[in-house]
Amino acid sequence: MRTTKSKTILRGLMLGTALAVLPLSAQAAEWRYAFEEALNEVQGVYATKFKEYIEENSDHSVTLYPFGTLGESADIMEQAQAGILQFVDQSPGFTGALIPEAQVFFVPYLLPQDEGQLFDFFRTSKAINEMFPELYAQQGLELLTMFPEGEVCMTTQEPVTKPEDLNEVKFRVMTNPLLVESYNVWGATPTPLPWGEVYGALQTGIIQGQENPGFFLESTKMYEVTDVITCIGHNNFTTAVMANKQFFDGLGAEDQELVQNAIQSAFDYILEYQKGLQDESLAKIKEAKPEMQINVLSEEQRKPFMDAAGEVEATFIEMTGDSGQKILDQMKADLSAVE
Ligand code: 6CS
Repeated sequence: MRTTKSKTILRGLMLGTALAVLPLSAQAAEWRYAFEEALNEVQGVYATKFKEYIEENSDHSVTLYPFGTLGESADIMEQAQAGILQFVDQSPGFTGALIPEAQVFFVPYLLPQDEGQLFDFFRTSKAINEMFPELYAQQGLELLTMFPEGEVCMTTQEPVTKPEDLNEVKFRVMTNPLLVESYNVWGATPTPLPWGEVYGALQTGIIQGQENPGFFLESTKMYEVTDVITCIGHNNFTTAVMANKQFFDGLGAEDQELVQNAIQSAFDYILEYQKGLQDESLAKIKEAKPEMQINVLSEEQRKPFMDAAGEVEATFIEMTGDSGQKILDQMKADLSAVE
């Protein structure tokens, strides 16, 4: 979404880049941080906490760029890689196109549904904290953290109680091949689209379904353009915060520590912030549109969706080879450690 407004902002950013990122720790710098959601959505709440920590604990300032101000997710990633932005939040749903191993977050039923286990996994995972940073570094990115954003549910026009109900449903997915594979295996017609096109595509009938975590279904009013929410427990939405690597490596030790502390402080906050958020969001949807059907499938109903997960995992290994196998094995070991 390259609007004239976002082009103008971008030109301004490029002009200011040289001045803003002088690598002198002692000098007050202005850092730029873009994310894929609005300020009051999970990524925006995280970014606000990060900004607050930096500004309370240093002379630096952080300017936040919510979704749409600088374009789509792919645009902000390009800008971060080019050093126009110092920080970016991009979920693996999009990064999977750049770093294939990041698609591991789309192997259905890999992440636990239990919130305590899930949070412990994100806190302690070696795959996330030790292995993924090397892969992101190869793309010029310093991976600072990953955190969950809530259980992903589908929204469709018709009820879904079994994979056959997805037959012929044009289902929007984020732009990564493994997510396409999941919905293929479940019998839908997956349609990768950037986020900015989803509401309009549902409204005009170009697509008939999409998936996202509860808070996002509510805040972006997905319920206005679909009639049924179906939760099958197949995933929790993961996102990642990164810095431009050259910028981060050029910071003094004190500023690197400041950034790490801000990341940790916002991480602790965002996990706490999300407790109960899924249920509250689904309740708000019901209040806004009482006729909206919200179906949480039983274990038995989920079984055919779960049975197909093995095929998606095999495709992940085909796509990523040894490197993906190592990540998957480590994730499974990290997950057993928190069970
Ligand atoms: O579905 C998407 O594309 C979006 N979903 C979330 C929860 N955050 C950002 C992303 O662009």
